[in-house]
Amino acid sequence: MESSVGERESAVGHASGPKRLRPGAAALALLVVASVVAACGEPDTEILPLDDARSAGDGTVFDQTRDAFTRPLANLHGPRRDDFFLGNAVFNRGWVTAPASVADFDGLGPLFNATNCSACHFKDGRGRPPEKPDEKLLSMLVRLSVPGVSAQGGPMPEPAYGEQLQENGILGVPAEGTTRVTYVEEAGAFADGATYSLRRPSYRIEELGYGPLAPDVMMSPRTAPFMIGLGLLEAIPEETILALADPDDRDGDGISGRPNRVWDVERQRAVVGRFGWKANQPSLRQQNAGAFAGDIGITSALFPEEGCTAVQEACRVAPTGDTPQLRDLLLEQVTFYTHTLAVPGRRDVDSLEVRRGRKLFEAARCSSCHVPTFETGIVADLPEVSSQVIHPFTDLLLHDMGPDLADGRPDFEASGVEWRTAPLWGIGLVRTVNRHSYLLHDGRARGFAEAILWHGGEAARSRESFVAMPKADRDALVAFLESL
Ligand code: HEC
Ligand code: HEC
Ligand SMILES: [Ca+2]
Ligand SMILES: [Ca+2]
Ligand SMILES: [Ca+2]
Repeated sequence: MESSVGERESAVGHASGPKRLRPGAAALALLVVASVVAACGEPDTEILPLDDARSAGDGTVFDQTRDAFTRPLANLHGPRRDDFFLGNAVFNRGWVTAPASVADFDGLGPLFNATNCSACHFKDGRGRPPEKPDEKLLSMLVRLSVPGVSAQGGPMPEPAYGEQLQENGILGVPAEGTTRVTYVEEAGAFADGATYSLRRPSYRIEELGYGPLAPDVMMSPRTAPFMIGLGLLEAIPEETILALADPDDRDGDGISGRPNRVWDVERQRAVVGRFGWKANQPSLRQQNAGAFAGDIGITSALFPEEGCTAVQEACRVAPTGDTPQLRDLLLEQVTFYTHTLAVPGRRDVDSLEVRRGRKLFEAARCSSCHVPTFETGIVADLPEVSSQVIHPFTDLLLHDMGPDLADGRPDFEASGVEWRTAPLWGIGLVRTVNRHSYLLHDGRARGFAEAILWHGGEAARSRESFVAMPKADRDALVAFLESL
């Protein structure tokens, strides 16, 4: 049959139509390689190349503990492992107000969301929304803008508050505000009569520090994504991503992914975006420098300016420490770290239920967007992520996900209804690592079923397939997601 896992699996979601699933039917047995049947004695189960537990190729780590997301790539050796741990220390390090005795780590704020990266990406995992009405946003943030396009083609900052709401300030600098989330429960039912409830969020910003927000302000609340496998995602060749795009839906399958194009500060031109919930950052280096500037208030060679707006007087005169505050070496170390965090291997790939769920995932066309398999290209200086067969379950493209998930806030070429397909590798371990099950960009979904039920737009047919499934099939699909 097929020689390359990558070719076969990439083709599955795009070229072939939905597969009819009749587990146990003789038809499926035809697909099974005879020797495999003999070996495992399961004649009714098709063995797909994707029953591959090695999500990150040679870099896969087999760890299902609370530290599952914190490991270096398994193929990272010798002094390069030491470099990983240097970057890890910068990622965990708390920044303090300038001037401080440790000048390497001062310059916090004046406005900031958190004092260290790992506050939001706890154990290199995921953030979550507040669990009580009076709890502050601890591991998520709100992006802001007003209609219009910046000189670089990006969002137009809100005049008084900029592009992000910083909910903390150093001594003497008022915080920008506090985000409050409330939810309304909405009931629904599966085709078999079983009921569910989805909670629809609404956001309000209170205790505004610098006057009212512009009346036409647009807000995009986002949780911190997990940090696993990001170097491998950056190593997917641009041509491969572009080849998956189908902006005008020429093949008529209702799915029309397209790349975001975002400003690359160092290259001074627009390039394909890959990181962030709207693929709004072009590279890990820029994403990381952007996080230092926006989330912690730490300037760097890429972003040398403190993020104070014209009306934020106390912010503009506050002590800042060295300029830039982040030495190039530290940015390099943390960027090496984000390039070399591993992905945990899959669990239970041989379970019959998981395999059935895997086929339902194909049948419901989840894999049209959550593309299972890629082969990475060659990256200079990063042999560990080069030429690897990986299973990230994303196409890194933007999709219209319908009005219910829309934030209404464009981000470079991403419209207010578009989001980047979320990578699903490792997602079954979020509960173990972060002790919660909140999913989607703003954490509104409480588990896998709700996440699927919120899918709309280009994914409406996938959602309908899920709603139509009997309970046993829904459970199998979720069991498959748990195994990732
Ligand atoms: C206040 C919480 C918060 C802090 C602190 C924070 N992040 Fe993030 N991080 C986020 C959010 C939210 C996103 C998604 C951003 C978006 O969609 O625009 C993100 C995205 C990322 C991504 C891209 C992940 C992906 O899957 O696309 C990387 C890499 C990253 N952050 C690194 C860092 C680093 C390095 C630091 C420390 C300098 C840091 N972050 C600090 C909240 C945070
Ligand atoms: C049209 C493309 C598309 C299809 C088809 C699709 N998804 Fe998604 N999926 C997305 C996007 C985009 C997101 C991120 C949406 C957001 O956060 O608002 C997402 C998010 C998710 C999440 C949450 C991930 C996270 O990190 O929070 C899960 C789980 C998921 N999808 C599973 C599925 C399953 C199962 C199916 C099939 C029943 C499916 N998806 C079909 C595009 C798609
Ligand atoms: Ca600063
Ligand atoms: Ca701000
Ligand atoms: Ca299409």
